[in-house]
Amino acid sequence: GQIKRVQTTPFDGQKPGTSGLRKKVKVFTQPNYLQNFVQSTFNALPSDKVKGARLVVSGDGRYFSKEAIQIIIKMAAGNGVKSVWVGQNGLLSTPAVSAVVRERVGADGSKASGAFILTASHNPGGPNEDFGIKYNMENGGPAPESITNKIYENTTQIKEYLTVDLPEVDITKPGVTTFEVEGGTFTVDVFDSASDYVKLMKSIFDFESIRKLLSSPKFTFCFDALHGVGGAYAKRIFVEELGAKESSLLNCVPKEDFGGGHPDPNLTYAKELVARMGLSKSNTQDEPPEFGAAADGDADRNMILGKRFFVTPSDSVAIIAANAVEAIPYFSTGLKGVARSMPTSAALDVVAKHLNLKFFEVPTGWKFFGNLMDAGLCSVCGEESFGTGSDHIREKDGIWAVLAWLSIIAFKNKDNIGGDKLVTVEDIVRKHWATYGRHYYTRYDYENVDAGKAKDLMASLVNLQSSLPEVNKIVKGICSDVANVVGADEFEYKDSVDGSISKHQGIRYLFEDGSRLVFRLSGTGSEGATIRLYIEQYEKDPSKISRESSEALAPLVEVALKLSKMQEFTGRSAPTVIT
Ligand code: VG1
Ligand code: CO
Repeated sequence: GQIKRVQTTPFDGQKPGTSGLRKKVKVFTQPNYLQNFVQSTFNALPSDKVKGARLVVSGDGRYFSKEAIQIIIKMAAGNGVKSVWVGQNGLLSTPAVSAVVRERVGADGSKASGAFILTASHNPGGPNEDFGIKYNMENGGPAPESITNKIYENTTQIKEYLTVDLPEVDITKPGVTTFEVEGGTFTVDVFDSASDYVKLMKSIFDFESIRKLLSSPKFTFCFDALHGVGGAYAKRIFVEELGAKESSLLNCVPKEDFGGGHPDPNLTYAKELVARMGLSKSNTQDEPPEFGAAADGDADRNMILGKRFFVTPSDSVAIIAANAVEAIPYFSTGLKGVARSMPTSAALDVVAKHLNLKFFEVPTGWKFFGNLMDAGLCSVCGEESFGTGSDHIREKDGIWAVLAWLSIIAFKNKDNIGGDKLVTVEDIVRKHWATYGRHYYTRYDYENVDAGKAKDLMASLVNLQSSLPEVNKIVKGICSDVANVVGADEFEYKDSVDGSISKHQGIRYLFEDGSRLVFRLSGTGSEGATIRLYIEQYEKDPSKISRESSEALAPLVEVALKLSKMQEFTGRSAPTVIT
């Protein structure tokens, strides 16, 4: 085939957010919309990462993925890429893409230099819902801001894109297809979506000890993929490798529209799992499983549940960090350091202090952890938004988190696996609180708020920060028994590895007793603005660590809502989702 130059003109708003470009499918399917973004990405990369290079292209399988993959294959050929790797049926979870980029070696001995991941993560899919695309670099992690800014700049000036008229490639079956492009060869290699990832997991965890746990009659297990791509891995890993029953898998057939659901693993959207685990009011019939977990559309997020018990993601990463060295072979020589995103609770900080570990606080979004990991400074990290992971790849990893928890449960029961009563998820969490104190935590999301109003709310909160005495006067007027506000700022981050600075990463109000209020605007929505309010309170007193979270946090919630004039600005009397 011949390389074709196609004329095009820029679209507004092709700015990658926290994790790539996410828009309604209707926006993405406009002629040249996807092409402009892909060409702008090629133009933003060093030319040796494109010409003669190998790329991975796959995603969570959402609606429009199949068409998008064919478009990107042709454009890759047009831009001089030598070969493209595609997961069977275009399916690869975000963590699996990261693993493939880092680990998979081609017949010629070379690896991939980057990847297009087609996903809008936990956002719904289907003709009227969301599509998304992001680029990951050679280290398997999301492109840094220096690249995403360049991509955006390119989208505002684009005049043409390069492509080749190739026949459609059959991506339903593994195999290599070779094309001739201007005298050279261009290959598309379709491969099994799970094998590289499964191999990596087996090198990290002690599968034998997890298998023993799963075979114990006292231990019951349940995993919900919410019809996301996680289903493609769950069967292979939990059932085939670890011996879990088929019936322990829920919604594990990947679907283009996630079965009409919202593939977000939290207490609101993972309804079926939440009911099975005995956490919804409606369900009382069967005895719930001992352990339950869910993943999001692209399987990088996870939710961990015990029987009638919810583990907050902030606690989850802290508990994994506290137990990793003993329970997970990959970490047996020690942790290099730990990190969390700013709005994530300080539960991890306390563990880091106790264990004398390096600790980092970064802005929201996984790309900030990658530099720390590449520099050998961080082994385990997490976000409050149901993201947990480690330096085995450069993305958060839902199935890894489930395996980490199973490893910890197996370890805690290693001398007791045949006993009457196993140490449960709840036991592990309560013991953790007793040792380290408890961080009560909740997040309120106000979705699809008028963008102007959301900006005004944030501006008013920044304004207030100029006078702490004034803030304290207002706070005491709302509720007299919260602690004093001793600091207020906008979070700013200086990357300790490359020195880059990220500003305006969230508005913080810090209280004398360690409590925090954080306000941020989401960078992953596709419509309007989403305001996120994060509320946290630290409790060291063992007699006060067993309260209902909503009750413990009620005074701070009231302060947050009134201080920000949430209802006045947004017209909303309640959040869209509480996690
Ligand atoms: C949200 C979360 C953030 C996460 C990001 C991508 O971003 O808050 O912690 O890293 O989603 O996760 P924002 O900007 O909307 O708050 V995923 O699973 O959507 O790739
Ligand atoms: Co995701």
